[in-house]
Amino acid sequence: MAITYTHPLDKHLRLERIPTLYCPGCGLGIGLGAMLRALDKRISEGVIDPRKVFWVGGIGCTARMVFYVNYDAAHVIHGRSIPFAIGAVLANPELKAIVVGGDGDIAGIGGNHLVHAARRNIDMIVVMFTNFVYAMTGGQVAPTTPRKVKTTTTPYGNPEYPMNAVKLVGSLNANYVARASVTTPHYIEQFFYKALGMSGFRFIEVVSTCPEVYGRHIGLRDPVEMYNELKKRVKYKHKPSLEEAEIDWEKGIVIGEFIERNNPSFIEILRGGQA
Ligand SMILES: Cc1ncc(C[n+]2csc(CCOP(=O)(O)OP(=O)(O)O)c2C)c(N)n1
Ligand code: SF4
Repeated sequence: MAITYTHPLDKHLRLERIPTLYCPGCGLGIGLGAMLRALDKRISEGVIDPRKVFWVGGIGCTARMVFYVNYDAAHVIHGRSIPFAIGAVLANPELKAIVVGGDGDIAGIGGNHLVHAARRNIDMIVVMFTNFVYAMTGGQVAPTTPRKVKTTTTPYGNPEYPMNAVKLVGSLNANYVARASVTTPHYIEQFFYKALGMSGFRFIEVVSTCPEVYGRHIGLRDPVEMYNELKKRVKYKHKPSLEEAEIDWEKGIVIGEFIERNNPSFIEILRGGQA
């Protein structure tokens, strides 16, 4: 039966897989919508060939996005989306690889790959949705979980200091490092649009709301309440330094474009000439 398109983004989605498995009030749909609007613009400008777009996701609620997009996509093992994408772009450098994953998938289990792909400036965009826990499996502590928060695996409060992925990736050789929030979808769209027009390693952290799991941990089970609490904490800065990349529930969450470089990408170096 022919599918009738009723929404401008429908053509980017596998409609037969909708509705998604996301909980009501989850922030992930806002993020995906913003990314697809940016992709739509780049395709209509002729900058991106949709046949070359390739999405890769590991495991988790965020990574599940690759099930819903109407593009070539791979759903791979937990934490291994970046190496999978590296293999794909080295085999076919024409591919525009888009990796999506949660903070557990990308910065925890896949943290080693994140570091070295950024160091090597490998051609791909990584969009990491930070919801401060391993959400899909019920809210275990993640590398991004704030100190003292009680999670499934830290019932007495998280004793660890969290990772600041923007500072980490920004200290390496990535061409682009930005942070946005689901409370600022226009910045997700703007930053992803920018990244789609660049080469090398591009990293965007999107701070997201998970009312179902993280919200329960911090007493913000209501999606609107959680969204509004995050919104209060997010501060946009124009081209902030890495030192300013605060991500702290008490002190605030700084969003913006931290790094923008035009260094030769890994593939450009391999193709010769650019040292
Ligand atoms: C190798 C491996 N370890 C653990 C799991 C179990 N697992 C599945 S999803 C998940 C959590 C994913 O959390 P995150 O990447 O932060 O994504 P979110 O669900 O929060 O979007 C875990 C631990 C797995 N599938 N494979
Ligand atoms: S568990 Fe959290 S991140 Fe996963 S779909 Fe539900 S609200 Fe979204």
